[in-house]
Amino acid sequence: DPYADDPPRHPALKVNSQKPFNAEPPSQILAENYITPSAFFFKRNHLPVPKVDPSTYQLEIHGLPKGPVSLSLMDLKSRFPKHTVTATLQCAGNRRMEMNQVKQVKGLSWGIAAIGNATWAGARLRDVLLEVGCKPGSNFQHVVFEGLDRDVTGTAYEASIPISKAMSEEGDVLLAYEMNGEELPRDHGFPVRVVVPGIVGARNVKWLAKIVLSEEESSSHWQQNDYKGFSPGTDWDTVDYKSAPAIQELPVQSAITQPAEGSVVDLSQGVLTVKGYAWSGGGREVIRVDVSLDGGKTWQVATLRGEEEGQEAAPSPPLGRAWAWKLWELTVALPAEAQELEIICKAVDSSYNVQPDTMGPIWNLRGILGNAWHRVKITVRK
Ligand code: MTE
Ligand code: MO
Repeated sequence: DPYADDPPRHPALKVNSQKPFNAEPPSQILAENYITPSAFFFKRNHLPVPKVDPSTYQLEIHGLPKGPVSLSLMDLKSRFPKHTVTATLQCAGNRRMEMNQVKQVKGLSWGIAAIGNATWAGARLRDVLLEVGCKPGSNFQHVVFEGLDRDVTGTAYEASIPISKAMSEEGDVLLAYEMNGEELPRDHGFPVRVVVPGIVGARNVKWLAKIVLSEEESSSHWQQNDYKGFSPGTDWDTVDYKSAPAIQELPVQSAITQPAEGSVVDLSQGVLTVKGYAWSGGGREVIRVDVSLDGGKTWQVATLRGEEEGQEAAPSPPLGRAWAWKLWELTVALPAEAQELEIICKAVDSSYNVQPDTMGPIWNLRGILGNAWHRVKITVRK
């Protein structure tokens, strides 16, 4: 069993697939912690978790004018400043379950919790590439990351990002060796993973083995034949993976984590608190979350909560570098009589991008990029 060496996991996780291990936390916990505890952070593995000896670990960098370079974990920790970034990581398949309800899609049935917000620390990829002789403005267009996890044929997980993101002073791309102040847990890429803030989870390669500077994008399955968006009219007979670009920045997203679907509340409690998360890709800051209790007829603006515990207004990150989510909350008076309520949330980002109202028009065969208004039905009773 290639999975026999996988690490232990928290029993509260909702398991989507055991081998490879894919799981998300109960969604209510997301809005209870600005920083998602590592044990509850969603785990998305395509392959068995590799067991890496940190004392012999070497990161290879290929495609440099002067030939390949190899760095140990100690090199990464001692030769480069430690940089800390709080960034949200979201799987492209987050909320696939809702898209699947429109029409069947192929993929793991994620709820709304294939997303988490963590504090990552490590060497900046930019610092490492500059030191090993990668010059800004050289021919390379892409930085390819290869993992240590391999399938039965020996193919490793691999993905790439544009060189502009990798080398940008404002890109904050990390070769991370810490998550939430501790060494990376095995499920999250021990001893080193790439953290590409604002970019789809799939490019944040775990158990990083090799970096290749390249004129081409990664040729891997995950870059070329997966993690691309298509029209609702495209099916498995007509799909041409070459016709769409690989996903990098994700669209604006939000979801309700409280109350839970189907909950029953007592009219006598008078008020109801609605909570959730909101985030956008590419460093675009969420500037507003609207909440409706009547299926979208009327709206109220939620309070956004940033990093500072108990602080009402979130502190604004530098423009274009809003990597972390905003938690939001709204307490509203319950309607005067008992009834069913449809609660909806939708977020707006700093480019005034909004979420579509339903999943139908953004449906795609892989069930990715699902960012429609999130809806939760509850019952108010006498
Ligand atoms: N890196 C490797 N080496 N192998 C993988 O299977 N999965 C990717 C990415 N990096 C993956 C990987 C995907 S699709 C996602 S969404 C994120 O890791 C999930 O990161 P997490 O498990 O730390 O939440
Ligand atoms: Mo993913």
